[in-house]
Amino acid sequence: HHVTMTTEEDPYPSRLPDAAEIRVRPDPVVWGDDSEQAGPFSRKELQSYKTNGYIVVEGLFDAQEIKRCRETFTALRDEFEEDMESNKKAYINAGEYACILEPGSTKIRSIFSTLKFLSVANQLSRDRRVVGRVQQILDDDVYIHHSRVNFQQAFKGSGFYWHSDFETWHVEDGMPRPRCLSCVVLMANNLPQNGALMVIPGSHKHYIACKGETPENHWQSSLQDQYAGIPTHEALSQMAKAGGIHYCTGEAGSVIFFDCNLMHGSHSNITPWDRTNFFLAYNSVDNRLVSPFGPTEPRPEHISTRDPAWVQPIVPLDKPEY
Ligand code: 6CS
Ligand code: FE
Repeated sequence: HHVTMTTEEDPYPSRLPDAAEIRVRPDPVVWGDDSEQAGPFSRKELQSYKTNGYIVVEGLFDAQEIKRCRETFTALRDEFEEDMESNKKAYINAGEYACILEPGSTKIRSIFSTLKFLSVANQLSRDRRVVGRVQQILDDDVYIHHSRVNFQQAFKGSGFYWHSDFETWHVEDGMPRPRCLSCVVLMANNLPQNGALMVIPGSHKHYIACKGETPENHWQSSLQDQYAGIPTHEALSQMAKAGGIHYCTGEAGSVIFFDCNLMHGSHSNITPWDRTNFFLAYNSVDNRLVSPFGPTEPRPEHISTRDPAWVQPIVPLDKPEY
């Protein structure tokens, strides 16, 4: 069931040779008949998500659950970092896991695919408290497009420049529509000081087409520092003038739900406090990947899941054992 579209028909063109442009998003944010959508989110919460493009749910997980998960993630990170003192590459394979390092450092920035190998991560990805809310917004069964632990480590975390995830996922991965959202499960307290996610409320209603070609194997560097798929200063200024910039702060155990087309980023962490987050991108099963809409080869499995075994509908888990 491959969808073929010509450039003219694609409502989300990007990486254009000419000047960047701002388009109106033709697709919904809350899918289905949102006024009637029953589920864990109240009508008011759904309305807020629709208007702003994100919502933070405080205390979705308790301290004990989060402690277990965080300790598992940081133990894995510390184990990999020990083996890595001589490694100078941005991207490494550590056993089954793919890791991204901080630029010019042996500190780990992200670990991908943890839910394939770690029980706590796998259970978290299926937990009904998260998945039930995602299903309500997307009005469909969902699977995970990609997942990673993002370590914005004390003193060393370098942050992420402004971007829309959907822009990359459409162009580089072949995600047809923005029927996808990300959940960030806070594994540590996220403060303005230690690099809490910054978002531009309302920016998800616009599609910012970016200028410039995508280099081959862009993924090997873009996850460390992104150079293609970057909006212009003009576009960012216009979005921020209209919507402002909001820090998604919260205590460990809170969860940020944000639309895949929301403009977001984070600055560096020069504080003594780690900002550890588990990032999960959920996609509608009706919105599975086709061929990339840009000219480059599909990215690897750990970033853009195509494996039939992993694009099946997630069955929400009611009794996780963290
Ligand atoms: O590559 C990705 O899928 C995601 N990561 C980055 C740094 N930018 C685009 C997208 O959010
Ligand atoms: Fe992102």
